[in-house]
Amino acid sequence: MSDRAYQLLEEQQKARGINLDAVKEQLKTLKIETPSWGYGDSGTRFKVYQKEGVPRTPFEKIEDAAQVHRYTGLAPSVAIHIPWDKVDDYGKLRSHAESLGLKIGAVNPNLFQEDEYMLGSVTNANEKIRRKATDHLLECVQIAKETGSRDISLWFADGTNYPGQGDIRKRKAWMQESLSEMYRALDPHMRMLIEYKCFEPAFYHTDLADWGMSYNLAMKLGPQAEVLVDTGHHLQGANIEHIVAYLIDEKRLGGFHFNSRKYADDDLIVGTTNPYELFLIFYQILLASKDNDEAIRNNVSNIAYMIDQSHSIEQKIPAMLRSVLNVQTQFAKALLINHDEVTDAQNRDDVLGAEDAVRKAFEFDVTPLLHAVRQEQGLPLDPMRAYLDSSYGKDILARGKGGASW
Ligand code: PSV
Ligand code: MN
Ligand code: MN
Repeated sequence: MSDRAYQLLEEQQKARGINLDAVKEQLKTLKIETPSWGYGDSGTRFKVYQKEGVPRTPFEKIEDAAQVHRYTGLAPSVAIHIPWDKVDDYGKLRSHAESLGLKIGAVNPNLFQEDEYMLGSVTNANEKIRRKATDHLLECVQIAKETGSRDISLWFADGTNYPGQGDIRKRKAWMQESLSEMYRALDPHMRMLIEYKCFEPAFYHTDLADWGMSYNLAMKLGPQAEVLVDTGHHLQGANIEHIVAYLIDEKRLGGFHFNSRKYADDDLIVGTTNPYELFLIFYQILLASKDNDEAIRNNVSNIAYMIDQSHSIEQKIPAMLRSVLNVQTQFAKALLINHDEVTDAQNRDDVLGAEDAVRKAFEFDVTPLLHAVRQEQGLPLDPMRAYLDSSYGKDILARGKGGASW
């Protein structure tokens, strides 16, 4: 893409009141966390595919994540999942990440893979199992202190498959009891991000099934508890950008798990099936970032953007590169929305004009803009090509098959 293409875009945007210099500065602030589990082997409930070159240890997962940051400048932190990423010395894991220019991001407790949790973890009717689950949460708070992580992301597979299987209200109380104990262990700067999911693995009821349940729990716990929106965790047709706007307005949007879905919690590469949804999410965030209320602006500036994907048929590092680049593209497009134009149309009750003011930003080709930003940051203009041309993908084949899974 030539300088000429950028100049044309700049002129075009100037004419509609958008200053590309300011847009470029905002683009440079975008940070997207990638998940350690996205570099490991994964699959479906039918099969986990074993690929060659997959990291064998948490240390190697971080090395792979460093590649994504190296070529994009977008992904300076990695989320870890415990016990998938259990190590003897978390200080060592942290130093390893730092030596590669990365930070350890959110710590994700895992309360869904042990036999004892079949009927629930923090909501299990058996007190001993609830104690064990709460102890794991406390262990994760401790790990987060060692890794220097601010956030602990909480997702519970807890739920039931049949009416009558569990006492829904007792389970609700047990959940709150356990999370309250965890909350008390947090340092003042730390946050609990509470994820929800409409179904799966439980198919009748899930203890935290939607954003309202997570929000209610967060409100009861205190200001360090916020809601995590995983874009794959809603029923068909849910308006995620509405949920986003609502949570920001309540100052309780803690972060995202980005991924794409078509039918269920598909964990596909973000931006591949519904890029417009991603764009509209950023529209709400950017609109709120201009709010007069400082608390709302503050909530927006602390949103943790994280990917939550598992790559089973695709190559893992390129899949992660594609993901963060897709997020960057939609963020860039949303930065081209002229909010005054939208407001003017709203004030005139001009329904089509307002819709047009939003949609047309999505329709611009932002490639020259992204190239200009990458050039200014000393990054390759085409990060995917640069990675594929490097020897890294071939070198890691020496790891062989049988690496870490999920
Ligand atoms: C559950 O579906 C989820 O979205 C949670 O965030 C987990 O931690 C993650 O996927 C990995 O299984
Ligand atoms: Mn998730
Ligand atoms: Mn999920």
